[in-house]
Amino acid sequence: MSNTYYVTTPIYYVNDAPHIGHAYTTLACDVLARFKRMDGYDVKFLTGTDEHGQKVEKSASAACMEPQQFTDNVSQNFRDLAEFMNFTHDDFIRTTEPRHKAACQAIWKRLFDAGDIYLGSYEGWYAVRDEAFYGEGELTTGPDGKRIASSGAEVEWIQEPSYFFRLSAWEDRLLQFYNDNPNFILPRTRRNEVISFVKGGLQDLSVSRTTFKWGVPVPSDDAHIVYVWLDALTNYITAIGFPETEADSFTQYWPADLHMVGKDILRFHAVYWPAFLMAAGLEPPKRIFAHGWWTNEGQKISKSVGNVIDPIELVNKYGLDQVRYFLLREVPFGNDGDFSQQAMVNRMNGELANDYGNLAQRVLSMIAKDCDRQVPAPGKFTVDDENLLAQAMALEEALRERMDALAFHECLEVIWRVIRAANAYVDAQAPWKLRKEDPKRMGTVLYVLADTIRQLAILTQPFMPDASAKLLNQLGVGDKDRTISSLSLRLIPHSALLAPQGVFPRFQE
Ligand code: ME8
Repeated sequence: MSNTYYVTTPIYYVNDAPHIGHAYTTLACDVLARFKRMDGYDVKFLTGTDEHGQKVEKSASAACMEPQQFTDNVSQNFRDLAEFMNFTHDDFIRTTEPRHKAACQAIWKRLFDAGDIYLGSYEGWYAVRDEAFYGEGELTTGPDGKRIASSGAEVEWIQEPSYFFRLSAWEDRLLQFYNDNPNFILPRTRRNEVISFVKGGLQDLSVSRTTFKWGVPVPSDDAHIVYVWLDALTNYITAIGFPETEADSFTQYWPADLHMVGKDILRFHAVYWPAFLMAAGLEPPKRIFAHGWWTNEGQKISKSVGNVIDPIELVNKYGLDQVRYFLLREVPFGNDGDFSQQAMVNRMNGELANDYGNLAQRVLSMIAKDCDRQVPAPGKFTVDDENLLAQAMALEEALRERMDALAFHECLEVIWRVIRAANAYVDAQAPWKLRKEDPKRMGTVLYVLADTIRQLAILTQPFMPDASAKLLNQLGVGDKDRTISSLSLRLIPHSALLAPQGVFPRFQE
């Protein structure tokens, strides 16, 4: 059986600059992809940009640019951000690429040939911001009389010829699918929301537009362009070679293991996408996880409020690994979370500098000073030594389970329990006192600590790749010994270490 893991981020709209929310989703996928790779999986990690549709066309025109030139520029900003954040995606897809146009037209043909698409005309509400159709029951009236969708987006009335997807025919099969696959939609509360939505009745979905041009033409009727959500969702199969469904890249990676999304776009992924796929004779993905929403110092993040958090500024201020750590530690993954400078500084100084940084720094400095900068040779382990080593060894299973549940905050919590136990062990064993009294015992204590730090540094790599690599370099751990299967190897006594160097600076206000 092949050991593959296919994880995707949403493809981001290129109507605007990337912000912290986009960085957050891709970061979560990056951590997961890094963990799975280090655990021996053949990982495919996909991200990219969603470049068609009315919203992008309007933004291009507001910037007085041709849509293609506009999307080239903004898409590049997303690519640059991914590099800046040290993301390890294997592919970056753009929906304006020829491979995607071909895939998009191919899925359309499959749906059409299966009898799931028919021509009609649409009359109803549409929110350009969400690129979504809304029913009357989902709207409220704003103070200025404007009609507002449940998402907060303004809607407009549209009336145009349109092809429809027979979504209403998929209601029972979708409910059956959710029932047969209880972990398809996570977290559980979101699953319940989706099920009630589907049980409330599904209407056929308009899947083409005629009043603008920026998109993939409908095969055999180019007066229509494919609805941007059908176009966008298809990216997940384009990237693995669709329509070549017999090719290895497709058979190995489909169905995807995980589509990671924000809660705002769950309906598209958990209702429309599996229906499109089943109608096209393809399997739905294995899991959709909808994470929560970030606010900034208690306020909704929005351009009009002027409180958009630029991930680049944040990283320049606090450091990349610090930001990566904070985003996944601060909020239980799945819940909404609030960004505050104070919380960032507290975690950076408390958990990174004081707990983890200090543990590594004091142990490695003692080894440098008192053991000739060589891994000390341990004597017989005491119960306390065995206890600490056993706690570190137990992390492998604890993390595997929590990564599979996408409980990133819990992964970090369990790692920190061991960091704190190691600090308590340093205080209790007081190796600095043993130097004269019992140097052999000092060597054992420092060995136990150094090996614990090695294991911790291996396991923090997905979250904080740079800092963890620096620690592993200082410990003389070779590149091939940094995987989950190398956790059980021990440091080799008398091997030389590098000069100790702090890796988690304190933030000075
Ligand atoms: O919806 N907090 O693209 P998009 C957390 N193109 N996450 C946030 C966030 C916030 N405040 N703001 C944005 C689209 N996100 C479509 C997707 S997929 C086939 C097509 C993240 O640029 C979150 O992941 O509006 C959300 O789902 C995504 O950005 C929306 O990105």
